[in-house]
Amino acid sequence: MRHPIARALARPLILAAVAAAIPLASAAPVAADSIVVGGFPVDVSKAPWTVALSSRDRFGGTRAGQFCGGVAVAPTTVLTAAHCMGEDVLGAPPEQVSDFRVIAGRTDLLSDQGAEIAIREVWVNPGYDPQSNAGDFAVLTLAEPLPQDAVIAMSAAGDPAYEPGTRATVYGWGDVTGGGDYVRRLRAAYVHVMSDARCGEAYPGGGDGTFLADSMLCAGEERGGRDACQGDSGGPLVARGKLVGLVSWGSGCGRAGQPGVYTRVSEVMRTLDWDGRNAADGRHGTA
Ligand code: 4AZ
Repeated sequence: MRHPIARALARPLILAAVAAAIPLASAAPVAADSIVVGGFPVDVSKAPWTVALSSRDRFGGTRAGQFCGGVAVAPTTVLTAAHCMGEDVLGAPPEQVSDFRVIAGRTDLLSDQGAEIAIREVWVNPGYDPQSNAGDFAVLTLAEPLPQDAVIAMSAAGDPAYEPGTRATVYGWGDVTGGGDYVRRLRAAYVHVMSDARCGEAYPGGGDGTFLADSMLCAGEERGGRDACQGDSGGPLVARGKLVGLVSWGSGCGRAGQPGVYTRVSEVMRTLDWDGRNAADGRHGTA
C-alpha cells in the first residue's frame, strides 16, 4: 500500500524504530550487502548536488537526523519532495523545526565532512496533492550558498533524457531493503526511465496509487531489484547528466512490475517558471 499519507506517517515511526534498535542493525548483513535497493556505495564528490535533509531534534542523532534527500539546482536552491515537509513527517510546520538543516558534501552522515546549512525559506508547491501525490516538490532556500560546482542542471520538457529506456541514476541514504535498513553512507542505483504507458499499467489507480504522466515519471527495472526506497524521498534521479526526477513514491521497493515513481522535473521547471537564466542565483517564479 503506497498511499502518500500512510507513507508519510510510517516514515518517522520507522526511523524511530531504527534508532532504538542500533545493536540489531548489524544483524542483517545479507540485506545490507544486497543492495538505495540494488545500489552501490558512491562518494558524494561524484554527485555533489545530492544533499541530506536533517533534524536531529525530530529524528535523533544516530544518522545525523537524516530523513529525506534533496538536490541543489542553484547555490542557494535545493529541491526536495513536498511530502517530506508534511507536518505528519516533521511534527510541525517546517519553519518551526529549529534545527532543520541541509547537509551537503558529506558521504558518511556521521562524519564531519562538508557543511550543515540552515534553511532560510521553505516553499511547498501549492499544487501538491497529498491524495494523488501529484506535484510532489518543495523549494528550500539556503542561508548560505553552496559552491556553483555543487549544483545540477534540470532537464527541460522534450529533453532526450526523458525517453523510455534512458539509463538513470538515483542517489540516497534511504532504506536498502524495504525493511527499514537505513544506511550511513550515500548510495546510488542504476535504473531505466520507463514509458508512461508502462507506468500507467503498473499504477492504474486503487490501492497501489495512480500514475499521472503530467507530473510524474517512472524508473526502475522490469525484473525489479533496483529502486529508491523510504528515506530517499526528495533525492535526485539523474539522466544524461541532468536532473529528471525527485524520489516520490512507489509500491514497496525494488519489486518487479512496481517501478519507483518520481516527480517529473520538467513540470517543476514549468511551475517555477525556471528557464536557465535564473539558475545561477536561484531566482525563480516564486521569489
Ligand atoms: C517512500 O516511502 C518511498 N520504491 C520512496 C520511494 C519508493 C517507495 C517509497 C520507490 O518514501
